[in-house]
Amino acid sequence: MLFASLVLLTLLPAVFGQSWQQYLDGLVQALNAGGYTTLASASAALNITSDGQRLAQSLSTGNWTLFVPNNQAFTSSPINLTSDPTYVRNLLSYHVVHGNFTDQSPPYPNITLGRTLLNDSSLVRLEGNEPQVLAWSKGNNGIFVLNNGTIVSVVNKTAYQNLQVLVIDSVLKIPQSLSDTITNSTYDITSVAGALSSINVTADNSTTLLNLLNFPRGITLFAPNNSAFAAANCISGLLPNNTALVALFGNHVINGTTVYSPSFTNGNHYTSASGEPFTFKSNSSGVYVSSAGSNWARIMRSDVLTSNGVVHVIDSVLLDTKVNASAAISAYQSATSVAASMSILTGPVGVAPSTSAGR
Ligand SMILES: *[C@@H]1O[C@H](CO)[C@@H](O)[C@H](O)[C@H]1NC(C)=O
Ligand SMILES: *[C@@H]1O[C@H](CO)[C@@H](O)[C@H](O)[C@H]1NC(C)=O
Ligand SMILES: *[C@@H]1O[C@H](CO)[C@@H](O)[C@H](O)[C@H]1NC(C)=O
Ligand SMILES: *[C@@H]1O[C@H](CO)[C@@H](O)[C@H](O)[C@H]1NC(C)=O
Ligand SMILES: *[C@@H]1O[C@H](CO)[C@@H](O)[C@H](O)[C@H]1NC(C)=O
Ligand SMILES: *[C@@H]1O[C@H](CO)[C@@H](O)[C@H](O)[C@H]1NC(C)=O
Ligand SMILES: *[C@@H]1O[C@H](CO)[C@@H](O)[C@H](O)[C@H]1NC(C)=O
Ligand SMILES: *[C@@H]1O[C@H](CO)[C@@H](O)[C@H](O)[C@H]1NC(C)=O
Ligand SMILES: *[C@@H]1O[C@H](CO)[C@@H](O)[C@H](O)[C@H]1NC(C)=O
Ligand SMILES: *[C@@H]1O[C@H](CO)[C@@H](O)[C@H](O)[C@H]1NC(C)=O
Ligand SMILES: *[C@@H]1O[C@H](CO)[C@@H](O)[C@H](O)[C@H]1NC(C)=O
Ligand SMILES: CC(=O)N[C@H]1CO[C@H](CO)[C@@H](O)[C@@H]1O
Repeated sequence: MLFASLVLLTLLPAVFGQSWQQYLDGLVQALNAGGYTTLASASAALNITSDGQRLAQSLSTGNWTLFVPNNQAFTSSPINLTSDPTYVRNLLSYHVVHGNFTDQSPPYPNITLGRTLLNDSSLVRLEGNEPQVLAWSKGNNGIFVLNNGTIVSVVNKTAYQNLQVLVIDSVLKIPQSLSDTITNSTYDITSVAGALSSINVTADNSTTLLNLLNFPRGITLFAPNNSAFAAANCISGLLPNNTALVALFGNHVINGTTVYSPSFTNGNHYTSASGEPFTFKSNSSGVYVSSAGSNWARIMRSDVLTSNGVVHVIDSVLLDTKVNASAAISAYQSATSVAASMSILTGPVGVAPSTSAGR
């Protein structure tokens, strides 16, 4: 087992009354001592801007998990850590997760999501102004982070005062807009991206369905993969009929709510942007979604993060062109009112604190 022994950089509890500057100095020293000198100098630079100072201040109290890219990670990443203090602060913010997720009982879901400190409105547009999340999982070789279609491995584990420190072998990438994410080839969903960008939703043809998905704060898209898309010959049948296509793809979207995989359970009820109810089931072969009793589509890859929500890749088109406009509007309105009262979680996103999360 790679992490048989938990190595502590310091066993001292947070010293009562220490200033955040002392805290940051200590953190920078500890990172240097561990050999994580590139992140150490980026962290030291937090000292020079007020936003950076606020970040250091936030870290100094509460429970946090810090993902620390090692020096090799920075060598293979084209990031210039001295060019733009705002960018560096945002990048570091995305490496900090609110809460201690290590060795908790009951165990967290296979894919666990936690809120980071990244909330810069130029990079994150989630409902309730929530900060961006990070998604990770546990495999045979330990913990890995699901990031931009690649797997980032946790290669060491340690602690600094109140920080659980997980050392990683790549610098984490901040999620991009939904349209940029699905347009790139990593996720095998370029066909649906192409279709969404060819469907006009305004009379003057100025806005496509793809543009529309970038607008809401909070969006969930079930995106059929390329082979699902090729197999769904119904789409070519619908092609000249914009109304039917908007209805069909609306039944692949939750408007105003970002739903991550831990919430795919029978007990959760979500309404599509076309006003139809989603249902979920899971069995030994995977987790499935359907729209108002349409065919079941298997979720092939969940939790592809975007700046305003999340995309889940599915293996079939959900064959439902029904529309319930009033249900769609009321779902969006209730999403908006829920968002207004959201608070920031210090535990796994989408897991009710009182229920057993192991699965
Ligand atoms: C931050 O600035 C203060 C005051 O200039 C200095 O004492 C401290 O060592 C600096 N901390 C870091 C981590 O650079
Ligand atoms: C893990 O961290 C400890 C302490 O910082 C260090 O002694 C050890 O060499 C590290 N292991 C790896 C695989 O980097
Ligand atoms: C940190 O976690 C511990 C153990 O889970 C808990 O008792 C404590 O209240 C947490 N501290 C804060 C500030 O959340
Ligand atoms: C990084 O940015 C700084 C400031 O813009 C510049 O002086 C420096 O040459 C850059 N470093 C690299 C390796 O590009
Ligand atoms: C856990 O999630 C990973 C990453 O998506 C996946 O490869 C693995 O099959 C999942 N394991 C279980 C038991 O669901
Ligand atoms: C994410 O991955 C894709 C495909 O590998 C790449 O084109 C894109 O630049 C990456 N995004 C970021 C922010 O690096
Ligand atoms: C995180 O929680 C685990 C399990 O309770 C505990 O062993 C560890 O010390 C905690 N880490 C920090 C930094 O508090
Ligand atoms: C919108 O696109 C359709 C299909 O190409 C075309 O028939 C229609 O004239 C366009 N409308 C405007 C206002 O350009
Ligand atoms: C959408 O509008 C563009 C620009 O007017 C037009 O070329 C295209 O044919 C329209 N798409 C559909 C499916 O009507
Ligand atoms: C979401 O709902 C709002 C309000 O009803 C609507 O204006 C918007 O077009 C919807 N977006 C999508 C992607 O369905
Ligand atoms: C387009 O689709 C809608 C909704 O499915 C349907 O009511 C309408 O008759 C279709 N129009 C054409 C011209 O086929
Ligand atoms: C829309 C988008 O983000 N496209 C990117 C896809 O990936 C290529 C290769 O990395 C980039 O050059 C594009 O900008």
